Amino acid sequence: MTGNAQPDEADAPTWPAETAESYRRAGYWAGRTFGAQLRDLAAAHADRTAVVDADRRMTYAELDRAVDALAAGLRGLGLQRGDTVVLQLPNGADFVVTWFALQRLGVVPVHALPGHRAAEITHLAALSGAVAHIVPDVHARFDYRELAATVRAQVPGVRHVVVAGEPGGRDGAVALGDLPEPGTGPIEDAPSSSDVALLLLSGGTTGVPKLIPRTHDDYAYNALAAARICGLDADSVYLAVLPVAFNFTMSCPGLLGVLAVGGTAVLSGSPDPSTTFPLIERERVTITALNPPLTPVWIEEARRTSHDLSSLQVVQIGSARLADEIAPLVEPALGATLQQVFGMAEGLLNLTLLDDPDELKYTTQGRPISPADEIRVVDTDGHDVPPGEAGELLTRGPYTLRGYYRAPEHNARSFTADGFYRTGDVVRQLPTGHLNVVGRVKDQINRGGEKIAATEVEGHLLAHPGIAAAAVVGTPDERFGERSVAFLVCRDEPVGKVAVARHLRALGVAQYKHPDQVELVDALPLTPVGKIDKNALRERLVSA
Ligand code: OOB
Repeated sequence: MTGNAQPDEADAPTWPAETAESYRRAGYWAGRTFGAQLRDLAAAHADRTAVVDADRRMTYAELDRAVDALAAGLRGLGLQRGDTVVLQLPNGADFVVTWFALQRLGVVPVHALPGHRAAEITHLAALSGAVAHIVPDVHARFDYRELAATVRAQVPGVRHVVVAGEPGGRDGAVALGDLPEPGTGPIEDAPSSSDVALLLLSGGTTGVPKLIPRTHDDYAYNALAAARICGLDADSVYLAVLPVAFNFTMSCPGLLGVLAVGGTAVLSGSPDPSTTFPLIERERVTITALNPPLTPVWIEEARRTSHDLSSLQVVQIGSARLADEIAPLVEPALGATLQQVFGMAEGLLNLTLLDDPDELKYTTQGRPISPADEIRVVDTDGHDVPPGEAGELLTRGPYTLRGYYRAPEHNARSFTADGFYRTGDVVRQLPTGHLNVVGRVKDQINRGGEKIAATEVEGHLLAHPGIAAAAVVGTPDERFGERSVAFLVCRDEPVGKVAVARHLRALGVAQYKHPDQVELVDALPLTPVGKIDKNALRERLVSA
């Protein structure tokens, strides 16, 4: 989608016209773009604090002005409505200003994560037709300018590297704060609220990551509906702990939810209590969001901290199953209501309610946030199971995608003919509507909330000349809930864990996808129809 056009129906399948109309009529879709929404917020809350990043603070009026200035700079570079860019910034004010500047122009950010490397970014840039890659200079001791140069050399469509910080004198790299020749005058081709506003990354089940188109209308509704359920208002202070590019942190309710009601977003550079607890105390944070591996670390630290955490009202936990034994420990340790969050970049978001009885808060993963969310729980033949029984969760609704971006074949498998998304999650639904996540039918590993598509890693492993066959599975892990194990059949010499890591690093595969464990085998077990028998491999690990 380069040039002025929005992606067409084949690129990004959308809701049928009558369905879209019903969502507008019901008021779910407000018909405002994010760029326009920020303008309204700046008028309503001009002098209130919108964003805090370490010692940098911005009121709504300042944010709005900074967004205009940056939008003009990005226009000067030639960016325009319908262009895509890979946005790869860590938590900080630069992310927020850049994101809204892109929204104001109708330029679509691909939400890359700071942990992604050349293998992921080149794929995302090529798939999305990105014209720019926006990066920090150095973050967590990694030089993103080098990464950007590698990507740009491989994907010629990436014309610009925009660096938040020092551009470092490389060809084609410009500083975010110093863009040449800003575009002036009104933006002639302003975006519409039904346009794709952003492309999120799917956790994935296939060889290459998929992109999820989210429109202004659907994504703004997602954030606002979540904000209402969490009781957010202009006095709320949200602390972004996980990467803000992640859908959970961005809009569940996250950054966008707290801004939508005039509250304050505080962006933490690290999830570690040594950074976050002082921020909670100083900024009087009222709500934050964690994943299961962080939870015991925060609980432990909260029990002995001298920092005042008494402002905290809600702690959301999601992205992987929170252990039933840990759930009851959260409220006494952190002095805040636990909210379980079962969401997906594809859309559907489930939250426990703040006044749910303990039983529901501690053992379920919440219920759909919208009255218009449609839920089906089906067996392997696609028939609805009796109420309360386990089956695969299918869903459609006002903020759930109708198709991945530029992936027609995958879409044919991932959706029913009538537009339900097959989540790959196995759930039970309670009479209250709450869902219990009991398993998964997709070939994915959930490593403490970070999703690994087994086939993607297998593809990278098979690129090693010494590896003849590979299968990646998940196995229970105390810290991460699940860790990844690669079973390898080697040709001559054994290829061990260190060699595997070296190989994946050389390919530019993000660290979290590197197998935690490598098992060398003579052959992979097969099912009667000749597919790799991953259940047999998983059983081998558990019984070992
Ligand atoms: C969130 O989004 P994604 O796209 O990284 O991953 C979605 C998948 C779900 O399909 C499910 O398999 C798993 O992550 N998941 C959970 C869970 N929350 C997500 N599995 C069990 N229990 C939970 N509470 O992970 C995400 C997006 C928005 C909000 C929160 C999480």
